[in-house]
Amino acid sequence: MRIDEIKITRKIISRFFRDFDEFLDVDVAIAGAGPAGMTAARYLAKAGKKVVVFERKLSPGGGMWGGGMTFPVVIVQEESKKLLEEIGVRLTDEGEGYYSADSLETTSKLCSSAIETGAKMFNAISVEDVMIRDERVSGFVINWSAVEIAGLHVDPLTIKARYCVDATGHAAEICRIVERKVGKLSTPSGKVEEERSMCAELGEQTVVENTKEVYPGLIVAGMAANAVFGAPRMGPIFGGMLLSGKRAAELILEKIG
Ligand code: 48F
Repeated sequence: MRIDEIKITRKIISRFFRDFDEFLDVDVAIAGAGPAGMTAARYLAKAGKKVVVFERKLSPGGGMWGGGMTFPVVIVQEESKKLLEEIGVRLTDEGEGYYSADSLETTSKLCSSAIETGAKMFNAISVEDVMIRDERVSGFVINWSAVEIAGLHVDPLTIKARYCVDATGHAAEICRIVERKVGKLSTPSGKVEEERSMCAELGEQTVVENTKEVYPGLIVAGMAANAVFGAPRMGPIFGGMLLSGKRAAELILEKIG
């Protein structure tokens, strides 16, 4: 076979636009491919929903690659270990209900299992705003991260979704946009309450409880949920992130069937 550079270019372009076109109007759009976003994507795709994830960085995975302080190890607790076993992550029993896993294996398996299950992940794309219809978040406004980083003045494009998920981690970017430009969040003050200092036990518990519809059409999951509802961070124990992603998927499935 003779290799032709122009054919390679044409095939990349046509494959990308076929994929992009297919995911412009979806059941669920997720901002952020950290452990919470990727877990939500996998469970939603498993239930047959059309799911798209937009990740600002080149690599999905968020804060999971670095384990604790770059030691590439993550810890999960008894309650969440099943979620990693389901995708073939090898766990080591460290005693007293704690399990360790290689953070690189865990992150890459969360990513590949979400994609294999049918979720579509677009990297290097940032969500910069939401679309509002009938006082409901109805989609994301997206742009190339390279445009954002370069500070170029380029108008974005828009995708439509029955439900959107803010899984942007500590920054809770989508909820902040809604607070600033759209209206009150379902928090006590109507605003982002801001994350509290480390308390792993409380943080792990509240992150699942705080996984909620924070504005009509918008679910908040993962660390963003604790930032929005004023709950603590928890550091490199990741069970709560996985359970929060699963909870977000369950909430959406309850609503859209
Ligand atoms: O930060 P991240 O891993 O969020 P998470 O899933 O997990 C939190 C933990 O990693 C850790 C922790 C728990 O132990 O405290 O921090 O809640 O992943 C969030 C992803 O969202 C991307 C960001 O690059 C990261 O990969 N992201 C953030 N803002 C945007 C975005 C945006 N506006 N558009 C697209 N992606």
